Amino acid sequence: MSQRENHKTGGPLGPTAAKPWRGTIDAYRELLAVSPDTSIVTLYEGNTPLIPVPRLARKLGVSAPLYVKYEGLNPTGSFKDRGMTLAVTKAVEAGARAIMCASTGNTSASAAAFAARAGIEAIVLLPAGKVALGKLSQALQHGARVVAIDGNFDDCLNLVKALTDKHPITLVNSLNPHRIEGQTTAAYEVCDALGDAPSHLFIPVGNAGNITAYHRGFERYKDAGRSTQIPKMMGFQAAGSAPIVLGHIVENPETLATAIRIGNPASWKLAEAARDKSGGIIDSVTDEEILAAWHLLAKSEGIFCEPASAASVAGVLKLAARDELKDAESIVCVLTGHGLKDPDRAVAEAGEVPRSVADLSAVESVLGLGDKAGANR
Ligand code: AN7
Repeated sequence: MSQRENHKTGGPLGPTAAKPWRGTIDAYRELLAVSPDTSIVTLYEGNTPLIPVPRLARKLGVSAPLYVKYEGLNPTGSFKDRGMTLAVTKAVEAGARAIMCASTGNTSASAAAFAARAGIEAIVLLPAGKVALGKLSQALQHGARVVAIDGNFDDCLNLVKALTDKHPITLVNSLNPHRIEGQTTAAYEVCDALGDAPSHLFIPVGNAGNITAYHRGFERYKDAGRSTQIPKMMGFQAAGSAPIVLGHIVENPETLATAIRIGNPASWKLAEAARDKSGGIIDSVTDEEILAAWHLLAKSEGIFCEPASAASVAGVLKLAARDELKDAESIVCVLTGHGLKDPDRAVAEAGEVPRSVADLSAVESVLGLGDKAGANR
């Protein structure tokens, strides 16, 4: 069966020998307004797993089937690759020689990788000292020109807007409409994996492009007859960076979830529309709630995401505790980025690193195994 026929029957999808996976544009070309002549810039992104997490569901007190969409398994370790493949494909098609973005880290990593793949230049503006190490290492390793800005993400984005207005450089933040279009593919994959859309989608909100993209994707899939419902869009901002929840710009956003440390989201109004049309909410979770969810995922399910991603699970935790998810039929949490993006945080949260020892009895002593020489275990 071809992939296309498979979509129509709503059956589970996956790469087959007849139709191997060649990235998100190839998989969903008919929904993305890409001409047959377009030369696609792809790192074979997408096709990420939708993983059932029953032990986590029990711990959260959720009775509906609970899944995580593990976007950390994209080529650069975050969902940004879905938008970047389309944005860079279109930029190259239009003759661009350079792209530029502001970023809390993941967009810059993705832009750097796709620019390298396309053989063009990437320039990234990052808030100085506020980008997780893994993300910075990616931008540098892929050869992007990195400029640290004394300011936050919002300041970086304002500079990028001014610079790309003035110079022949293509902006690849989500103000570029191809970014959000490309990110709709995650919603298609969720529907293909489940056979329909879930009743609830929990998602972290930073610059608010991804919640917008998922909603648009779910709407388009339903309109195409490939799914029957639109999930309630359940967005979660970090409490210290929650402009949409508060209803005003946050001048000095703070959160340890640096990916969503954003005080003036570009897609603010679009995200509110997605929330309202779907009957969902945009709420906040504290850094403590984010860390609790992050540990639960890692320790009860073996899934390592970056802290910002755990805001989605923290949202489930918060609502389940208030008994507000009784009507849920199926819940998907989007895990937007990989845990290895921010290794420093995991090491810091683990507390003291064990002291180094050399001999057997010392290791036993560190592990509290006692002195049971010769005992059968
Ligand atoms: C892991 O990289 O804004 O609400 O500059 O990296 O679509 O912005 C990252 C955002 C959630 C929020 N999770 O998504 C950037 C950037 C992770 C992220 C978000 C981001 P949007």
